[in-house]
Amino acid sequence: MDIIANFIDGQYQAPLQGQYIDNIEPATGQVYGKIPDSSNEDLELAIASANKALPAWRALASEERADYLLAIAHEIDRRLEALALAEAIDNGKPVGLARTVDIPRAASNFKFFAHACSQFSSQSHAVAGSAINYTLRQPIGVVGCISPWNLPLYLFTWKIAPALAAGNCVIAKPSEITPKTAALLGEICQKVGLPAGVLNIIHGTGKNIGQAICQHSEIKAISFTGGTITGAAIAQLLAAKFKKLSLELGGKNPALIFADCDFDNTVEQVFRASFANQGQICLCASRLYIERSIYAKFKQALVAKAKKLRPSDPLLETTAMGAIVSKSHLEKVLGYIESAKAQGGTVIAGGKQVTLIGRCQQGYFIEPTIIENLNNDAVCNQEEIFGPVITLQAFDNDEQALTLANDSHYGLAATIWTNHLARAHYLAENINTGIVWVNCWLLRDLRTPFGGMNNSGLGREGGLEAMHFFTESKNVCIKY
Ligand code: TXE
Repeated sequence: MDIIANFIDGQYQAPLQGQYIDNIEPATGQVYGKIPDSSNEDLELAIASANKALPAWRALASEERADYLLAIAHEIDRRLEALALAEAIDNGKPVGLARTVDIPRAASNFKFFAHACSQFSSQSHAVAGSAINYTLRQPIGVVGCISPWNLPLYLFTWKIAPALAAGNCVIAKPSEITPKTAALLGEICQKVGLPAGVLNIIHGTGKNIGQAICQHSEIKAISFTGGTITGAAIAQLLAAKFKKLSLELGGKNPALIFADCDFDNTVEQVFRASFANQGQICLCASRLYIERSIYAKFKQALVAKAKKLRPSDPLLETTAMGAIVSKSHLEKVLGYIESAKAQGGTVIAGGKQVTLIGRCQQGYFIEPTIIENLNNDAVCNQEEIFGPVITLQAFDNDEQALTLANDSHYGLAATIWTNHLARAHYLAENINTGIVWVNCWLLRDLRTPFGGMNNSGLGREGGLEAMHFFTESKNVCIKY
């Protein structure tokens, strides 16, 4: 049984009230570990430690902070295999995906913000001959980072790295569904000698310790990634507390596929955008709009690929599609497929749970699923399913494609597949999403603003956006 502990004050510590939650392996449906169901007492220990560490950490020269972040990055690289295996077991994603995407990106997060902090500067504004203004960007203090289960270490470190780089101390809570690699980050912090209390990793449920972190008066900012409903609850809770809040929430991302696209490459890329990580990425394409003249041919190509992609044991090197993260999420996704049928949709590929043989017999697996003949206002076109389920619709012209794409309460990421330059720029300008990819998907430059609008969240992460979120700006004006 894999028993996880909190990482507080530079040490692993059991939850003070001795309460634990089962940790279930998605591929087998079996309990394989226990994680702390932490309480306020655990949180108070972490906050006391963070407050004690803060003066020295914020006073550290930026290149010294950068050295710690680079050391963590190199240690993550060194532990690639162990972290990738842990991630695949905990989340159910293919071990090859964890090894090539999740874990390398966690290292990149620390590398990127190590460089960001050593280059971080601010502005001055001179009033000719009489005064000079300069802007200080100072660390906020102790901040909270709360992350989800779909890209566990990738998103956990995406928040922690800039928070530390900006000179804050962190109370970080991973999802209780995928705690393992976050727990292992504590060992890495010990190995590199990160001062005790700078990063505290505390485990437990959202409604208990997650909410306690958000509410605590000594935690001055919250960076959250998760569901829209949860984000709304947190925003409501914090409204009167005037805490800085960053919310990266769900998506219902349109893909606009035009007849002049590079057909074979677009099929490959759109299929990957639809089903990578079992469709459990907030950036995944889930609403495919296809120009009518190529609809039948494109649909046929996607269906053929979907029929070949079989879910299998995430720990096999050959696996390209793993398990759904939990039993409740499996049931949620299957429920959406049933609602599609009830609303007149036609399942043209997949649509069922898959039962594997051997060790994964009790695991949570769903076929890659493609549905057509649904109106744009159907539940499966309006709500985030967050699983291996996409819908297809045809369009006849650019304006119709844009209208369909913008008919959504979400606004995170869109992809546009065309070689028509003017069309690409016009649609990118007018589509209501925070991120637009043209002839590509998930091509990421960490300097760029990351996030969405409407139900997809509030604020942006990445590059200077993240450094500004995790600092307070102060203008100083000196008259002479
Ligand atoms: O998210 P939750 P879940 C979407 C996706 C998914 C849905 C729910 O549609 O089906 O969200 O997923 C903590 N105060 N996304 O259950 O519940 C919780 O412990 C403070 C999109 O994972 O939002 C976990 O650490 N914290 C998303 C984290 O919040 C709370 C990725 C996320 O949990 C809390 C994942 C509370 N009241 C899911 N309630 C994306 N944008 O990538 C929960 N938590």
